[in-house]
Amino acid sequence: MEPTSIDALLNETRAFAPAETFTQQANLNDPAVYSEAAKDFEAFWAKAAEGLDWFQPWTKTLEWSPPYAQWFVGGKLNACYNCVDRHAKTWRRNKAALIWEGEPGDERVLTYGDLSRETQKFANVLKSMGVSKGDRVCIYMPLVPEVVIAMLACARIGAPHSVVFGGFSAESLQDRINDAQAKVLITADGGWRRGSVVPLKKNADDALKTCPSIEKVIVLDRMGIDYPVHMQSGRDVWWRDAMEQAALECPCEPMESEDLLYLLYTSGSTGKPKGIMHTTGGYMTQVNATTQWVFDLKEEDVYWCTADVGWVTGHSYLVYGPLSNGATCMVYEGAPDYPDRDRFWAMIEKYRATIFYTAPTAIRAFMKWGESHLQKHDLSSLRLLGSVGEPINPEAWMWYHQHVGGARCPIVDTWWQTETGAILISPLPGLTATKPGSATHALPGIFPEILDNDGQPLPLGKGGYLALTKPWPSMTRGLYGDPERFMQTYWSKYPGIYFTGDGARRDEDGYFWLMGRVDDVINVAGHRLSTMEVESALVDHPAVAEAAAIGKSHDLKGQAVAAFVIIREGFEMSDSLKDDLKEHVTKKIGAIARPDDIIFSADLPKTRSGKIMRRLLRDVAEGRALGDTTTLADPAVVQSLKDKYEGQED
Ligand code: 7RM
Repeated sequence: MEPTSIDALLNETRAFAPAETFTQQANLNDPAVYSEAAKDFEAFWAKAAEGLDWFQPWTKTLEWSPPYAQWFVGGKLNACYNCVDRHAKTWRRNKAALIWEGEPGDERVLTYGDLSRETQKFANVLKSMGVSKGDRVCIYMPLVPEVVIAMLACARIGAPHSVVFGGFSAESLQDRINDAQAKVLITADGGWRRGSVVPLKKNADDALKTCPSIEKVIVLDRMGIDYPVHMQSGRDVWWRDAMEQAALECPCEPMESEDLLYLLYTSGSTGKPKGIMHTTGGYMTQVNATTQWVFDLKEEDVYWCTADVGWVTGHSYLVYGPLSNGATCMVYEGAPDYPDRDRFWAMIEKYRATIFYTAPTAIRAFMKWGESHLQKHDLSSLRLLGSVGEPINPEAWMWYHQHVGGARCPIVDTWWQTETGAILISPLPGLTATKPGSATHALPGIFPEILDNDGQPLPLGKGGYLALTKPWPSMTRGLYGDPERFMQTYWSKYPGIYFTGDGARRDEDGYFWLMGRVDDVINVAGHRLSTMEVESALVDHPAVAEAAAIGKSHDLKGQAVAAFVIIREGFEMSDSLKDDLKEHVTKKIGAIARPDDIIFSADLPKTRSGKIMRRLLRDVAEGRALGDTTTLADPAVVQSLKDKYEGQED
C-alpha cells in the first residue's frame, strides 16, 4: 500500500449517510444524545450504568483526582453476574451465548445456561486451588469456549485475570506472570493455527522454570490423547479432572465498583510491557453501553468479533460487552485462510452472522485474495460491519463496504486503545454519515482534543496529538505496580489530560482522521509492539552489538518490523545470520514481532546526544529521500546506509 497522504485523506469527499431504514430501527437515533451527554457527562454515564445489574447502588458517580478516576463509588456488582447469571435466570437460559468453531472444524454451541453451569464449576475449581478475591490468575489458551469460561470464572470470584495471547513466546509469558505475581496458570496442551499445533503447554513449562509465584497449572485437553504433554505432579491438573470434582454452585463475589477486574499487558515505548488495569463498574458500564450504541446490538443478532481474547478487543467486544448484553456470539479459533481463503465467509453464511467486527489488516488480506471467495457465499445476513486496530485506508474501507457489506451495511471504524477499555471515537451507525478512512466523531460523553506540543487546541485541518480532556468510565486505573510510569507515559505531557500517543487531524467537517502512533510503538497487523522490545530481543543474540527497530509501512500488515543491526566482530553478515536473527526474535517475543527485514549496517544515524533517529531509518527502509539530517552527529552514516540498503533489500 502506498500510504495515502493525509492531505488526500482530508479531501475525501465520499460520504455515506445512514439509510433511513437503518436509522429507524437503530438503538441510538436521536442526535440529541450528543448534546445531552455534553451538558452533564456524569449524569449521562450514570444513566448508562443502569444498564447493568448492581448488588448495591453507587453513592457518587465520579471522584476525579487526575490521573485517578473512581466511577460509581460505593456501588457493588459482579461482571460474571452481568454476563451470565442475569441472562441464565430468564428465557435466555436456552439462548446461544457462544457459537464456536475450532480450526479443524469441530463445533460447539454453549447457551447462557451452559455458560452459567460451567463458569460456576470452574470458579469452584479455582477456589479449590486456593484462589481467592484479589489473587491474579494468568490465562494462556487458544480461542476455545473454555477461555471465556476461565475469564468469567475469575471475575465471578474476584480474581483478576491476566490473559496472555497464545502467540506469545515462553519468555513473554514468563515476564507477564512474574510482573503480575500470578498464583495459578490456566493453559491447554495446544491450540490450532493453520493446521499446526501451537505448543502452549510446552511454552508454559519453559516459562514456569522461573515463575515462583505459580502454585497450580490447569491444563485443558484441546488436542486429544494423541498429543503428549508433560504434567508435573503436584502442580499440574487436567481441566477435565478438576471439573469432575467441582460443585455445581458458586455464588458471585460482590465487587466494589473500583475492584480490579483484569490486567492486560500491552507494549509501550520501552522494552517492558505494561500491565493495564481495568476495574469493574466503570469498565462494565462502558463496554455494555458502547456495544449497544456502536454495533446497534439487538436481541436476535448473531455477532462476530474476530479478535482473539489475548487482545483488548477480545476482552471488551468478544466477552464483556456482548455477553453483558445477552448476545449470541460467534467465536473462531484459527486462521482466516484455513483450510481455505473463504473460511470467514463460509462461517458468516452458515451461522447467518449479522454483525461482523474485524481489523484492516484482515480486510486488506481478503482484498488481495480476491472477491471469488466471497462470491461463493451468501452474506446477505450481514447488517453492520466494524473495523478496529489501526487506521483503515479508504481503498480497504470501500472494498469492505462494497464486497462484504453489499453496499448496504454501515461501517463503524472504531478508535480506542487497551488503556481506554472501550471504543471512544466511532460513528453511531444510525446517526453518522461515514467517510472512508475516518473514525468520524467522539462517542457521546467523550471529550477528545487535538493539541499542539504545548497543549494548545489546534484548529480544524491542523495535525497534532490526540488527547482526552475529561475522564470516562472505562479508562485504565493505572499500570500494575508502576504508578510512576503511568504518570510519565500518559499524564506528564499535558497535566490533567490523557495523552493517547496517537497523532490525528480533524477535517473541515470536524471528522477525526487518525494518523498513527507518535511514539516508539509500532502497529503490526493491528498488534502493538515497541521498537525497544524488538531491539532488546536482537541484542540478546550473541552476534548483535547494536540494533534499531522501526515500523516500515506494509501493504497488508499496515506496518512490518525492519531492523538495522550492527554485528560483532567475528560474525559474518550472511543470509543465514539474517534468518537466525528473525528466528531469535520470534522465539523471544512471538511471531508477531518477527522482522521482515534485517539490514546489516556498520553504524546507526544518531543525534549528537546519542539518540537513534528512527525517522531517518524509516526513510531508508521505505525507500524515500532522507529527511532533515542536520541534527545528526555524522550525516554520512545514514547516506551510506541508504546506498547500502538499496543494494541488499530482501
Ligand atoms: C483496540 C486496540 C491501540 C492503538 C491506538 C491506535 C491504533 C486502534 C484504530 C487505531 C486508527 C482505528 N487497542 N488504533 N484502532 N488507529 N483507527 N480505528 O487496537 O491498545 O492494541 O492499540 O491502535 O494507534 O493507539 S491497542
